[in-house]
Amino acid sequence: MSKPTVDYSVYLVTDSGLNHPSRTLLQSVEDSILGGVTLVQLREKDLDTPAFIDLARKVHEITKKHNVPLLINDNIEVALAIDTEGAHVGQDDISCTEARRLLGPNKILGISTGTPEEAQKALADGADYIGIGTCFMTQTKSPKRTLGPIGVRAILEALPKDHPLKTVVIGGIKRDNTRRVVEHSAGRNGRILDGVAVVTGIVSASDAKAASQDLLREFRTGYENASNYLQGQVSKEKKKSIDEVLQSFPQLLTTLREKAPLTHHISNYVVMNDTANATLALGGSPIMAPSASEAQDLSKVVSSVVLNIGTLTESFVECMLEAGKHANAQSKPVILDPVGAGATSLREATAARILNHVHVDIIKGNAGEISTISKIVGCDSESIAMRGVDSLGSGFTNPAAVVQALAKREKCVVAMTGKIDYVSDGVRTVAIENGHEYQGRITGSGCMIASSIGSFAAISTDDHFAAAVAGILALNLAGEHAAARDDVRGPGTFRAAFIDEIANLKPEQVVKEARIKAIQL
Ligand code: 3NM
Ligand code: MG
Repeated sequence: MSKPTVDYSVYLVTDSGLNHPSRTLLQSVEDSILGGVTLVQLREKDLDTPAFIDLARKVHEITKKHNVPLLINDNIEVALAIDTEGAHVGQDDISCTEARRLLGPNKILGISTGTPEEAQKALADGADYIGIGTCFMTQTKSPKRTLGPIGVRAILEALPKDHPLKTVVIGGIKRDNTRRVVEHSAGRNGRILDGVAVVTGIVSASDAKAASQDLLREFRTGYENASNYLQGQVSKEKKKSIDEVLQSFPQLLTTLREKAPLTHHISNYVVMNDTANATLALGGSPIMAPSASEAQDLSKVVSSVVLNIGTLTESFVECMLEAGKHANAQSKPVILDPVGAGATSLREATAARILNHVHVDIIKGNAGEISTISKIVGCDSESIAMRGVDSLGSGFTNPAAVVQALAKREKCVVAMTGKIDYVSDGVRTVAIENGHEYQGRITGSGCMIASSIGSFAAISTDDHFAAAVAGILALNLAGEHAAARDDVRGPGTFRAAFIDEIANLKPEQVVKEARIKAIQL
């Protein structure tokens, strides 16, 4: 018998201990296959071999009926006794080469890996697939550390693109994070995960069939999005040109003022009042709520979420993760302002944690923050190579290229503020030259821009690039108008005038005064 071809899309890994009390493990297996599970692993850590064989035989009858391969965890003896389609081993189990020797060439063999080195070794040792984990914290195991999609990506990038070795991710994979993990872990080498391996997300679900259907749909969507991004097919033709983006500003601002969209801000102690007032002045509605316990309820009523890491207590961080997660589940845009990322290792780690758990639609930061984010996500070489002193004062010799590379890499919009602001979605890149130096002399003007982008993102849901451009233009023009006022004599009076001028913005006037130019790279 030759080796079966395997669809790894949704890979059920069983656990009797976590199985939902309303049904037997056998029912969970059958229901999940009916929902779309394409591969099953029987993982029973507490059964002796005879009992394991007994259970495996029953499970195998079900999987055979539905033509889905069954793999046995760790115990090759069981796999051989039942003649299942293959086995899965962990790093601490029997070695991959030994397992292959026992199983022969025609069985499916997988191994758990947590580092690029382990993945490369698995490839050399003749594995058919690797389980990459642990991705997120999970109650099923107690991992020493989690990889997050960024760690998963590092492993995918360590593998040759065209080698037949397949990859699945494992650890805390659920309906709500599947798409994100698949999209975000896609490697620059063109490697995309071949599937998601799931324990609790299926066996503990009240409806295993529905849970499997959801996982399959989310996996396929994520896979398709990832391949589109990798092929650079983010359809240019569908996107508005820079001029169209500028011309759309009046309508965006008018709609924003009409609708007054509610934005959940997890902001910081220093600027919270100013970001709330700037949002109100613009026409939006701010809710400044730093408690994780209400994030889920809020996610149902808000239109966007701004995560500002300026105040870094554990409870703020928890709230940001919770709010981000629920916003993702409900497709509400998330804006990340990684305040001070790079200044301390806690800030850097927190930014990485958010990027690993939340799909961020727009990242807004200054040059230092964007440089740190680039480093976190592995855009390192690009940014470091470009760092240098330049006349723009951004710290980069080619800031537009840095912003564009990060946007491409993270599949999001990146806005870098400074004397000149740069915005890119990886395809379109612009420089905005508006603004006044007074904006740099009060605290929170950058945070206010993130809030303004948050309000516009709630309106411009299909084009976050346009939202970022609009958010920056609005506040920069208000800054120019405020600084020009006779009654503004310094930062203090500027601060008050700035809020006034945000409220006074005339949509058409902003278009006339905008100094924005497209950058071809
Ligand atoms: N292996 P859940 S994590 C079985 O990291 C297993 O290799 C892991 O369970 C690894 O889907 C894990 O409930 C448990 O989070 C996954
Ligand atoms: Mg494992």
